[in-house]
Amino acid sequence: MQVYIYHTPERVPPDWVPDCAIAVDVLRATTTIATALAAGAEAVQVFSDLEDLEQVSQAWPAEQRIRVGERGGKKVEGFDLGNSPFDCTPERVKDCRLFMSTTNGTRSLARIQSAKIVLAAALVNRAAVVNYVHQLYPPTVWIVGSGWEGAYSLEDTVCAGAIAHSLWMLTGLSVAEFAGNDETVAALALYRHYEHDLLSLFHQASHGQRLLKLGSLDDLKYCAQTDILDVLPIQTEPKVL
Ligand code: 3SL
Repeated sequence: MQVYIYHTPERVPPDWVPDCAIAVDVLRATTTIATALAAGAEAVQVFSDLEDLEQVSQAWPAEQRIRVGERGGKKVEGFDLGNSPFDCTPERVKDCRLFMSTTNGTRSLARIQSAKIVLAAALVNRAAVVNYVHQLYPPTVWIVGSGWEGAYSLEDTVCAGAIAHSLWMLTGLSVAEFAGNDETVAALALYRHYEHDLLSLFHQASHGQRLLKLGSLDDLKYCAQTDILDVLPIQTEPKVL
């Protein structure tokens, strides 16, 4: 197995479809997806475009649909929820489909939709994703960070490093055999440096600071927890997890 980490969806090779691709947007889209599914949501359907979301969700029974819209860290006006995992309680989301569009995370899921296996991962469900991928043992795995509007993000790289690290430990391979690109080696090193204080890295990250200014400290604390949800967000049809 070889793992390739890409910092943003824009950096993914255009002419290559991997066996397995994992989207990461630890602050906060993939954390929210994992939380919603763990709370009993029927599925999460992702959209890059808000108008597409409104049109497609219209066909769904009103009492079973929840429209999640975030831009710039804030809830989109007229939507049911913003992108906080705390909104995804069983009382609110059980048996409902979430129709979701966020600034970056849903774009990276859309970008990898043609991989044979598509997963969404965050720190909260890292072990579930890693155990699944290890059992499957695909020859090629991509871990794709969402970044911020095309730019690198520290928090997605550390989360990609956390996933790669626990997968690497299970394989028994050398780093040279395991890492498909230099980004993987760098993400492993970043994770090893911060593994006991992921929250402090979130505080330093520019998107972490953006969320703190919006009053979302509790979201940062929640998203920094590792292996608390045994849930595997896996694509069942294009852009539906
Ligand atoms: O960029 C995204 O997809 C979001 O996760 C950003 S936020 O954390 O909801 O602000």
